Amino acid sequence: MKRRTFLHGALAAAVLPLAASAAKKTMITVYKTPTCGCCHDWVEHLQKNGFQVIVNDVPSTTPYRAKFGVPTDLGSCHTGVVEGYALEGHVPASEISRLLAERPKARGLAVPGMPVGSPGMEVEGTRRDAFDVVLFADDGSRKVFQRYAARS
Ligand SMILES: [Cu+2]
Repeated sequence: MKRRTFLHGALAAAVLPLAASAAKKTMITVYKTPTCGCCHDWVEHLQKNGFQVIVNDVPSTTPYRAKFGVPTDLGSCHTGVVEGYALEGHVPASEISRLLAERPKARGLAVPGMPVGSPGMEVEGTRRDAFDVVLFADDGSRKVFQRYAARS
């Protein structure tokens, strides 16, 4: 009995630190079409920045945009959810971290379209287009959460 308790304790000591570090990661659920290359690159960008990502390959992201309250004109190639906020398109990981730190009263963040040079949309040898990260709310209000300038 004593020996068994000891083993159990040793096992817990070995497993717990792993479990604790996994639990610390913020989880983002992503809906994308299976053939979307830039969606995959965005997922990698999130993972590199410490997020845990659950990827769902779906035939169309349109129903998910509707489900999570993303206005059609803010649409992009993939839709995600993080702690109740919607994420549409190539939103930089740093803006997601800021969103979760500030927790504004909003539906989510969007980078409409697919701006060249946004995370996951990098094209080697090509300049970055200017783009806005838009904070949008259920009442239809929107504001620029962060502006990214063009870069050569
Ligand atoms: Cu894309």
